Amino acid sequence: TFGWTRYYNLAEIDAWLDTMLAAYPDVTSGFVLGQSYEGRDIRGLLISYKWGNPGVFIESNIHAREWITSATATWLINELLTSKDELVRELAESHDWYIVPVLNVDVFVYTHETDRLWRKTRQPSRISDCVGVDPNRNYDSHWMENGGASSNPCDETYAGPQPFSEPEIKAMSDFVSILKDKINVMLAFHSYSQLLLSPYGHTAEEFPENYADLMQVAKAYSDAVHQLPYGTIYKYGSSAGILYPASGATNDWAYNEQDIKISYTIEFRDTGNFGFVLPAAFIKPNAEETLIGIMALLAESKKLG
Ligand code: 0X9
Ligand code: ZN
Ligand code: ZN
Repeated sequence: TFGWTRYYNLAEIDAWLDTMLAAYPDVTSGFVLGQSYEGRDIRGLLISYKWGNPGVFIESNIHAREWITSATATWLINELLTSKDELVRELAESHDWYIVPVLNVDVFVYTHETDRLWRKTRQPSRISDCVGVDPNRNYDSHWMENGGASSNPCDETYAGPQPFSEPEIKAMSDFVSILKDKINVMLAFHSYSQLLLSPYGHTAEEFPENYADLMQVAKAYSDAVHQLPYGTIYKYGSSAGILYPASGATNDWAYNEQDIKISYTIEFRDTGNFGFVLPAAFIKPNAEETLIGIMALLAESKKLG
């Protein structure tokens, strides 16, 4: 049976999504964002106890090698549907959850079968023998504006020949554009570094108009995580401010182009000891931290009104 003591491949995650859809038909619906370059369905799960609740969108495994992200996303789905904890129930039932556990499906398979550490997509280039685009530089928002995104197909941060050149990112864009009025919060799951990153990614000189709010909400997440017995520390700030400049990323696009004003990239465990190859023993601690962090984040953003 499905658990969170090892990492699962795409077929196993898909089968588990089907069992959850079958077990909770009244409050779940499956959706398909679109098809990947290699033709796979990009699947998501909507959890809604009361249609029209504030929407939370979770994008996970845009970077396929960051396996902890889908392990955490599936754990969250499980908690939202099965937890008996009163606070978790309140959280689950007062939001509409759009969760895409594996966005970069082709490369998720590729990292399981061929190259554990592949970062980009697998779509070939027309101008180079180097394969793939950094999907988290491919959104049409300040695309290719700064040094954090590359025009060289051989670079790990290649932004692509044009915005939305990658079918997976185009599919996200089409889906979210239609739903944006129902989505209040965008969370893009990544690893690693233990960071909560707000817009902007394209400049460290300017900040969003609600930056103070974004930091207040980020602090609530970080404080909640720190209170758990693990004592894990999450730093927070703007992407360009505390990490590095990077344009065309999910949370910046959601903020700038879709008007989703609570929008973060979350970099999970660890701080570099294991890095992308985080042992499965850390799935549960990381997932517990994420759940308590999101609970605090949503409670704090509610206070903003
Ligand atoms: O570089 C990235 O895409 C993210 N880090 S990762 O190690 N997971 O690749 C960070 C992106 C943060 N920047 C923006 N959101 N602009
Ligand atoms: Zn610009
Ligand atoms: Zn990443």
